[in-house]
Amino acid sequence: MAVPYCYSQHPIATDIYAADPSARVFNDTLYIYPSHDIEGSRWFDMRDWHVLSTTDMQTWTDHGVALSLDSLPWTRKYAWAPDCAYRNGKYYFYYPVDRDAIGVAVADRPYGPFHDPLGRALVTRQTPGVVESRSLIDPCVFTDDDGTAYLIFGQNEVNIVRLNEDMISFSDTARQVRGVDHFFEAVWMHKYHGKYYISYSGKGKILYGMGDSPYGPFSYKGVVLGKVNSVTNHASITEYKGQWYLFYHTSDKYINAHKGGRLSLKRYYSRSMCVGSLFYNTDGTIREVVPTRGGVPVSR
Ligand code: FUB
Repeated sequence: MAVPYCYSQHPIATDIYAADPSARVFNDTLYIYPSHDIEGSRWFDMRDWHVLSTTDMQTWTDHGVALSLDSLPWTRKYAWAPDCAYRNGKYYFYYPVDRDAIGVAVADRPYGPFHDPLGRALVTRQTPGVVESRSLIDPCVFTDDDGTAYLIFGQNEVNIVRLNEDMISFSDTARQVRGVDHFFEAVWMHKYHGKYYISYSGKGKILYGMGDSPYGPFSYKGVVLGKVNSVTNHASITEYKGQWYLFYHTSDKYINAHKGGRLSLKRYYSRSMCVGSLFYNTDGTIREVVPTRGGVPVSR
């Protein structure tokens, strides 16, 4: 008898425009930490962050605003791509602001509300070792099997710093990750069968490399996802209930909702999140994900 299945909701969020999805699994629930795009905007002038969750990859709950620039008096603008990590009963939310700094906020629950324990940035251009040729953005937190957490970030250069146990400080000096060919932005790190994978936006696509340490050197392996119609390309790779997924964004929702949307530059700033199933070859390399209009199959 055929196994009954249906498809996940696509795009993932129907009530808001959202991009840069960082997917994390906490306590058997999959959470997405995205940027919250403002519909019809002409720039990336986002002001807050929502958190979404699912337990079946089909239905999604939008938990609403988890953190807003309004509660961060030390900064002014650009609530861009965040990420989240868990440690000792608390959730740590890392976010870029002003294209110039990365902050951290803490909550008792994965969907917030998050509060700022520092009253200032965690990382700036003045942080020892940080190399930035452009914007200080796109934090990703990678937690290794031994519990060591690394904050990885940057545009044009990949910076990495080992976080202290408290997750809101570091004693380490930032270093540059080696061997990240064609890197532009949107860095993500995960581990599979003992190998480290670094994926990122480069040449308008999501590219990746494999290595034996979070610091690299990585060896370039190819394309995870081709170009998308939102111009910016930003993705995360996560395993959930035995299946690997690629979370990314497109402008499909805006284009479908607006006559002429395909030609409008506003589509760059009204993005929506998508998911595709991700598969590995036997040598550990990743098969390129082909976007579907209908999401991923979900058994019921
Ligand atoms: O969402 C704003 C910026 O667009 C992100 O920081 C980049 O990765 C790109 O997706």
